[in-house]
Amino acid sequence: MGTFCSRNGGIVEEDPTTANIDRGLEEGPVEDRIKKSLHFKILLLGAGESGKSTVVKQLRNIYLGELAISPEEIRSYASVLHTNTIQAMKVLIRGCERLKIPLGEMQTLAKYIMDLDEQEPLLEEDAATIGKLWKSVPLQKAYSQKSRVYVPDSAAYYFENILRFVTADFLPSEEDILMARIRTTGMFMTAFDSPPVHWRVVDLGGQRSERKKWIRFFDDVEAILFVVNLAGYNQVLFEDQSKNRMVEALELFEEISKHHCFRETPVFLFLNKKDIFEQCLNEQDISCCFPEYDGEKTTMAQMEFIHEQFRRKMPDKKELTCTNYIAACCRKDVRYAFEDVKENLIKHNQKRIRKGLKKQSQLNSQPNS
Ligand SMILES: Nc1nc2c(ncn2[C@@H]2O[C@H](COP(=O)(O)OP(=O)(O)O)[C@@H](O)[C@H]2O)c(=O)[nH]1
Ligand SMILES: [Mg+2]
Repeated sequence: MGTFCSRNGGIVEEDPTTANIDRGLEEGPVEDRIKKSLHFKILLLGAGESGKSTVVKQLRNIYLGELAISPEEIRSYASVLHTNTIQAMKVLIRGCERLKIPLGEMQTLAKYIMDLDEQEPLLEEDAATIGKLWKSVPLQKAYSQKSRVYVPDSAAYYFENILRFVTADFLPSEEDILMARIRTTGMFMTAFDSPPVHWRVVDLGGQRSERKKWIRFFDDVEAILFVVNLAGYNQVLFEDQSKNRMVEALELFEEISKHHCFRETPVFLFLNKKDIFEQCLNEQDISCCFPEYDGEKTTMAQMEFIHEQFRRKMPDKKELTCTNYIAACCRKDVRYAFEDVKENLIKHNQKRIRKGLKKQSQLNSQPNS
């Protein structure tokens, strides 16, 4: 079946009997009708690496707290970080080849890393080699050309923390877990209660190969939450190194916002990675992606310009419901942004929620209920 939903924070296979709730059974048992009124499904969409799964990690931290992640799951992130680090270093070495940057004295060390098995734990000597390569001139040069070669956003974080990742008693911190990347394939549903509503947030894999599966999840959605990597304005895609990430995000957003399934669906925008965006602006302003931009060089002015580009992609006579500028690695940002989403949806569905609450209290007051 391949679909999953989470109860109490644990991820389990979706129960086909409850899948009916999504189809909207007006005539079903009263419990189903309560669910229909008080269960809200939000679809998280956006290009690969925009930060969707990081938003979900934060939502789980915020609304599920200790239930969100078990000690075994925390420990398992150590090997994810090892794999992320080897993969990021290999990508950067390949970037040097692609950009024809000679590796010089780093050739032997680079070959050593290219031969490492990505699934094997990193040893101290591997970590030291990665540290040396990272500080070397050719690799720094490739890293500075992210607009021409694909480099994962968290690469610098991995390289700078690699010596800590390989210590014997290494236990990933909350920040490590947020920076670790597991590419989402298929769909993950995170469910939590934030009264009066039971929220279900559906995280879908965002890379091109994954998007073909999206259509299956387009029914009975209360809102679209579209996540954008602001820093993508001077980066290229993992799937296609000739395509700018921001251009891809704008095209995808237009497709989604104009999709007939979402004619009535509120659209929320999370403009994410504002921390990386701010760093990137020190090197290059957004005119490299939007040559028509002649506004102020402040971060805010440039973020607002990008916001406007997305707003213009909305269909005629429909507005974005609301936009938040966030860094998903910052819990506070995600909390405020999601509170905005919740408030908006609750406000616009008051009648339906009142109906659900009334039915719920009737059910609770019945004997044997
Ligand atoms: N610095 C920084 N990194 C972020 C932010 N949001 C996500 N990331 C990192 O970007 C990478 C991709 O994020 P992920 O949530 O997997 O993207 P997805 O493909 O849309 O699910 C991960 O390594 C995250 O740690 C952010 O706001 N700031
Ligand atoms: Mg993901």
